[in-house]
Amino acid sequence: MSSEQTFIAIKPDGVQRGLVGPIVSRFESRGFKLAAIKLISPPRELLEKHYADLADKPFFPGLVTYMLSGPIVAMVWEGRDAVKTGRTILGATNPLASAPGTIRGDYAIDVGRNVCHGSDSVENAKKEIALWFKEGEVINYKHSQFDWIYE
Ligand code: YYY
Ligand code: MG
Repeated sequence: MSSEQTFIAIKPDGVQRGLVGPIVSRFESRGFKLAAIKLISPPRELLEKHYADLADKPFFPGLVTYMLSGPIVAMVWEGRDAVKTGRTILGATNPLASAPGTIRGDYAIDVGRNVCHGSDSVENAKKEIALWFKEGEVINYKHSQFDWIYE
């Protein structure tokens, strides 16, 4: 339940569909602090590392092709329980099983076009942040809203 960082990405469909603003806004308005953000066209090797746990799955080649199909917005969001709450904000992996009010539940239909990524554990968040961001790209600062969000 402590303050932690999570890696959130807006996938190529989210960028192309003009969903960067709405997705960023959901994390901002919930009270999380933006610690890093960039638009990136990652090399195949980065995506294969990012999804290494899924390399044996039948959908893996299609997943990598989809992730290479356009730029991605890579972000780090910080706050209390950010990893688990970030996943809740995203919704279930399969958008048709995602509740309305979640990003996937509001903006997606197909599992292979589910608009966004979020780390699934604190350990994986650390690995993903280190994979996607260089030293100095994740910024440490005091959020001016802090005392209005946390008691
Ligand atoms: O963490 P999350 O993105 O919710 O799901 P994962 O099980 O890690 O799968 C990563 C990614 O793979 C998912 O967001 C869509 C895609 N995928 C798929 O295309 N088909 C599946 N049956 C399962 C996952
Ligand atoms: Mg995952």
